[in-house]
Amino acid sequence: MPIAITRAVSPAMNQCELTNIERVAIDLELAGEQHRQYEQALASLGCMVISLPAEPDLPDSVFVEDTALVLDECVVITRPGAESRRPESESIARALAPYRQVFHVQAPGVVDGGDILRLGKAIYVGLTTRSNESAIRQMQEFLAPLGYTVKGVEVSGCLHLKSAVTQVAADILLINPQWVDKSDFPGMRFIDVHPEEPHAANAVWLDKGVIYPSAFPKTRQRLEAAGIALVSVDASEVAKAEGAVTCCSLIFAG
Ligand code: CIR
Repeated sequence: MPIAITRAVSPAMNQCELTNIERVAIDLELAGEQHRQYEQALASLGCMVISLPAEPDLPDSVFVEDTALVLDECVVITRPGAESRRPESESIARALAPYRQVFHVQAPGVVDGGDILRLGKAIYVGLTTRSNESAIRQMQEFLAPLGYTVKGVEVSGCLHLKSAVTQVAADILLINPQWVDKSDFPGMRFIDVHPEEPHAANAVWLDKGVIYPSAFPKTRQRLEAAGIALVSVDASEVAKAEGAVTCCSLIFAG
């Protein structure tokens, strides 16, 4: 059974980091309710959800994805690109330590989990404002002995690599081709987001289905036409914090 680690919405979420979007008030009560529905969606697709308590002083701490890369063989604890987010990693490292050997990215390396896309043994890291070559080199040192390749990918126009591309089936990527180049992902097929829905490329892929935001009906039609089973969630409040659905969990084989 896959394990999904989540963390409750911080009461400080309105002080979140923002890079590409304007600040709009987040409804904390609604954000909490949507987060519980997201956890239910994970459970409905077979995950055992481990929900960590909220961190009152860490506005972005609901976005647990950014703090770690969990592989079958080990965990890499990231060093998030935004300084305000670095204290988020410690409690995640503690939560993951019982399951895997743990490596830590060190300064001057920075990397957010939202910049890390794993396709089998190939790990792609978005070269964004949050992630750099030093972190990529460190990840290569940790992971090459385990058979992984780690490669930087140019991204423009969005916060993270996984704002631009995520996996929705074994051989299919959902992609915004304006933000990342398809040629970086050889051997994969692609579904493009609808041009009117640039933020629609972020989806959570699990064996039993895909968790997908309700805000993107035109891209949803494209996914359904490809036979992909979707569980819809309203992620309007995390979107105001420049987050999406992958950001709110760390999913790994238990
Ligand atoms: C940040 O700027 O770090 C947060 N406000 C949003 C992080 C979203 N995380 C993700 O896409 N993995």
